[in-house]
Amino acid sequence: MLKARYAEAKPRRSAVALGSNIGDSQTILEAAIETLAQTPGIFLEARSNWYQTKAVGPPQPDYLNGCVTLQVEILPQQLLEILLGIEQQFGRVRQERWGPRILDLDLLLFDDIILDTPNLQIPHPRMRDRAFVLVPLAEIAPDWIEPVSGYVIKELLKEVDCSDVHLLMGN
Ligand code: PH2
Ligand code: MG
Ligand code: MG
Repeated sequence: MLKARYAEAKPRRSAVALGSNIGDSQTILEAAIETLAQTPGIFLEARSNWYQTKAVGPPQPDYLNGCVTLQVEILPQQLLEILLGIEQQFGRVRQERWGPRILDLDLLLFDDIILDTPNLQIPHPRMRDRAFVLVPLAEIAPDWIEPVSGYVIKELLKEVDCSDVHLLMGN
């Protein structure tokens, strides 16, 4: 019994991508990190710089993107619910797929697990192709193995075009 409880409490490491292209994106993203860090069972491990990135998808304003790594004592599904709750708290309204948004929090990685359920896929299925995810993630977790490809983040980064991802200055 004691053993089982210990197993449950074992902290896991997770990576989350943040994005915004409506409103005062930097203030919104900073506040979202603060909210995450104050959530019981979630501990902020590292955060990247912010990057100004050209929107992928329909024409829309540039995004501000970044990533955090977390130590968590909750399950992936619970983390997802928390992320969706924070998006809502910041006024996110779900509209067009890949359309503009006040706040987007995407669960990228959860330890080395691979999960494929209708509402949650881990690793995030598009993270390998997205420079706006890989650039900030490589800053804070270069050696984390993306378990589907088997490649570390810094290797995946070499395969994408980073020309539309620019470090936000004065950070
Ligand atoms: N998110 C999207 C669609 N396109 N483009 C950039 N640059 N950054 C994003 O975070 C982003 C996007 C849907 O989640
Ligand atoms: Mg997204
Ligand atoms: Mg999302």
